Amino acid sequence: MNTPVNTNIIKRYEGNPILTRKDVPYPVETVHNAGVVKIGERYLMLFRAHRRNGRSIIGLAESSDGFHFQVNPQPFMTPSKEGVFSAYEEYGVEDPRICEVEGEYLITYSAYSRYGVRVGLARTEDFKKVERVALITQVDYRNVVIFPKRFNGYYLRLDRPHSGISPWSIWLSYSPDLIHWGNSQILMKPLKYHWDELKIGPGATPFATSQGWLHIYHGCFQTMRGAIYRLGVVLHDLEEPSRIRGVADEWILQPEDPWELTGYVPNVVFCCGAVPEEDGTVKIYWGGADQVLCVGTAKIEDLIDLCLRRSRPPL
Ligand code: BMA
Repeated sequence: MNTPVNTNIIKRYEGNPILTRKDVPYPVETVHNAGVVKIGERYLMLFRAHRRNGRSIIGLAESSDGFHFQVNPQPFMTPSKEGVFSAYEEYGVEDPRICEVEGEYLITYSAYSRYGVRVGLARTEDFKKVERVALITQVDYRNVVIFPKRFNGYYLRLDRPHSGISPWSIWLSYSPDLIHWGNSQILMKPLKYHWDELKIGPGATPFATSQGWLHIYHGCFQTMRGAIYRLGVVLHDLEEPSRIRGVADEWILQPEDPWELTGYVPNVVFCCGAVPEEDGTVKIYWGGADQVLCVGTAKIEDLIDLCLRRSRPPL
């Protein structure tokens, strides 16, 4: 007999929101979209925060249990004043994702300027010093997540070019050196009259499971009251991530708590980080209404099940 699919996938942490601007020891108006990584028993978080001029910076917070975070006294990344980066980060740095690969931590972030939005890559070994590496896309790109492993010598990333003639979709690109990216191909498109029909974009850094790489992404639906941002999940083949094993037809999280329904931008849950645990669960972090930071826990098996047993076509 077939076991029923669990559709109540994400259990919200009862202490949400876990971080707000009140927890930050320097002036910010919001704390949201955060990349998180676990190093030994420490959780390191990079979050986006708006300053009162409406532009964003990236802060650092640390935790020993993944729920209670302490924010560092100083911001981690502010718009660069040096070299090529200064021209392209003038309007702010946003939505960091962290990827651990071969002993270092890669940080991808959106760099905003008068020329548009593109994606920057930085690296750190210790979350004390951070080094800008390169701007790794043209303009009109956001949401780059790098796989934490090389495939036949190549780095792989999911990215999201903007297009006027097709709904914004998730693509895959390859690089031999993290700087030059190409051989791009489309993997997933929004589905017509579906919760993600307006646009989709990469969310958390993918993590490996016995069944493949799980990737939590965001999808957007336009309503008469503006857009609603929700989260979905997709399973990629372990050896060949360009092969999608299944995209869950249903969302796994939508704005429901008061701090997700109203805030800086209403009706938003937006994910940039997830931490798989040894007990078979994963902690999923999301920004609520672009104002506060929340966390929930899901069973990895339930996410896989949803991708494989209640799927929709990726394209
Ligand atoms: C996207 C990005 C995210 C934000 C979301 C909802 O376009 O700007 O940083 O969380 O919109 O406002």
